[in-house]
Order: sequence, then structure tokens, then C-alpha cells
Amino acid sequence: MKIAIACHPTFGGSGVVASELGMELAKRDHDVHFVSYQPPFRVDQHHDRVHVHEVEVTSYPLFKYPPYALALATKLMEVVRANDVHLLHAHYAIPHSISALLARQMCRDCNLRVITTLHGTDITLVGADHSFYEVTRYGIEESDAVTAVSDDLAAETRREFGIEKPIHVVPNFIDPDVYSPTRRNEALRQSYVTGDEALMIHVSNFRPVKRPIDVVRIFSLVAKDVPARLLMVGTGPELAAAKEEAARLEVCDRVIFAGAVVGVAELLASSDLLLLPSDSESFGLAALEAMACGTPVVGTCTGGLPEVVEDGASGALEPVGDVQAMAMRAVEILGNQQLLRQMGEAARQRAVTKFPASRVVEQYVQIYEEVLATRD
Ligand code: GMT
Repeated sequence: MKIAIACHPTFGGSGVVASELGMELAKRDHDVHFVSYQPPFRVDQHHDRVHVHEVEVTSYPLFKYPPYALALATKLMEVVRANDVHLLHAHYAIPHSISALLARQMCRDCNLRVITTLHGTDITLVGADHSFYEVTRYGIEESDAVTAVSDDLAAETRREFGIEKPIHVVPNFIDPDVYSPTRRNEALRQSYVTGDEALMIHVSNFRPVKRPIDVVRIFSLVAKDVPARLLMVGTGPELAAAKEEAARLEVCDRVIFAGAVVGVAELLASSDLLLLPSDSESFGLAALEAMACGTPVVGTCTGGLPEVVEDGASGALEPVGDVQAMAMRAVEILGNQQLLRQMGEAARQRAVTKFPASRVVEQYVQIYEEVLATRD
């Protein structure tokens, strides 16, 4: 197959999933063309079947907001024509599904098919906003197939947008060899902790929806009972506020702000517990990556997260904002080495049996084949 993938290239779950999917497809001998305004950060451009096409947006004094969606549609159309692509896979509804639909319309003779994958905030925050609601709905209705990353997100999409067409649930996935407990690195761990201290970790794009301030609050409560350090990985709009909270709670000396890190498997495998107290989380890729590394998760029972983390088995889930409850659960787990080990093993087991790339990529391939079979 020849597939063009439109995605956000920066740090964030939808771009990661799109990149990993494209590379997995290339390994299976499909030709994959990534189309975005810069190379997606996890894409390995050295693979023969992986191609990256950058969208250039001309700015003009008349444009207060340069129309990226139109430039993307034009680039998609060029890529389709030059490479005999039959399938456009849009990750994140806005603007990608709209640009893909426009490209399909602009080159009718190519008989293109469009698949849209919904990732979360494209439905729960961006799409739900009045300014994007109707166009998001249009993107979903007009796509040849739609996937969502969890049952919860599929249900939310049907409810919020009154969608009746089928939405395929295709979860996020991991490569069990890359995200593995074998990536634990004692020297790396010892560069953050001293002696028997526990290492807690948070990985995100520090958007308000991730509640990084709650992460610091949970940690400061845990640290009263368990000697521990917190590793904050990533960057984003709430980074400064999270640092201020660490200062206010006088835990600065035990919180490490590592900034953006490209490969997080070693850090996850070298940590004891991931904190993910998000406001909403359609799936929680960071949780899955931690689990695959044998690191249990303490987070919120929100969105699709309970489909990933089994409360009491591979981690602990509590209501959004209940930092006390999440801290208590974290203390329980970290304070009991046997429980910590059991949960880590259960987490790894769940990740590799339910969410391995081998299984999930096949689900996408099957949808591609079904959709392509409808071409005249
Ligand atoms: O994290 C976001 O704010 C948006 C989005 C993204 O593009 O990074 O993340 C979403 O997609 C991920 C991949 O499918 C999911 O694992 C995340 O749960 C989801 N984030 C939210 O729903 C907040």
C-alpha cells in the first residue's frame, strides 16, 4: 500500500502514534509519506520506505493567520499525484481530516480514501469548542473510515457530535522490545536518587489538561512518608507554574525538571511509578509506555485511562483533582516492595498482551484494506 499520513509533528501523543504507525507500516513493506510542517520528531527518516514532505506556508500581510490547512491540502495532493498514493490517514481531526478531504476532492480522478483517527482533545477540547464543532463533525462524517483510540473516546464522539456511523476502536500501542523493563539503567537511576529513595516520574507536554501542578502536589505529599524524588519530563505551557508549585511546597531540591527528552523508555524503566493525574485522557500513551517498562501508574479514573490501567492491578486510579487519594495510593505502592513488584509485572503483562504493535498495526491494516476495497 502507499499511504500518506498527516499529523502534528511536535511532542504529543497523536504525533507519536502517527509516527510509530508509519514506521511499523514501512517495516511491513508499505510506502509511507509523512506530510507535516516539519519532520515528526520520532520518525526515522533513514528507512527506504519512509518519506517526509514538509508543508511550507507562505505568509502574506493580508493573512493574520496563514491558512496552514490549505497549504497542507495542496501538499497532500502533490504527494498523492507524485507517488501514486491511494490512502490518506489523518491523525487528529483538526485540521488534518479537513485538509485530507479537500485533497480527496481536488484530485477526484485519484479515487482517494480518507481515514481519520481521533486522538482525544480533537474531540474533547478543540472539537467541542464552538469555533471548530461543525467542521470537526464534517471531518468525521465525510471520512471513509474513522477510528478512535479508546471505547470511551468513540462513545464521547457519538454523544458529542451525534455520529451514527461506525467508529473503529484502535488503541495506542507499544513496541514491547523498546518499552521494556530490560531498559532499566541503574547508573541513570542513581543520577537522580540517592540510596533507597523511590523515583517517581511524570512525562507530558505540560498542557493544563495534564495537571502537572497536581503532579507536584501529589509528590510533596508522598515525600512526607516515603523518601523519594520526582522526575518531570517534557515541556509546555504549565512548566513554569509547576516549578513555582515545587518552590511553594519546598520540594525543589527533590524535583528534577529534565525538559523534553526524545527517548523516554530508559527513564520510564528506571523509575518506580508514573504519575498521570490528567483532567481528561482519551487513552494515556504515557501510561502504556510506563506499563510496558514494568512501571505502574497512579492517575485519574478519567476518559479511556481505565481501559489501559486496571485499578488495583497495574496501578491506581482516583478522581480528577483528588491529590490526597492519589498520594495515599502512591505511598501504599511505594511502601510495599512486593506490591510494587507485582504491579510492575502485571503492568508489563497487560501492555504486551493487549497493546503490542504487532496486534494493533494489523487492526489498522485491516481497516485500510476494507476502505481500499471500496475504490471503483
Ligand atoms: O495530549 C493531548 O493534549 C492531545 C493528544 C496529542 O496529540 O498529543 O493526546 C491524545 O492522544 C494520545 C494518542 O492517541 C492519547 O494517548 C492521549 O490520551 C490523548 N490526550 C488526551 O486525551 C488529553
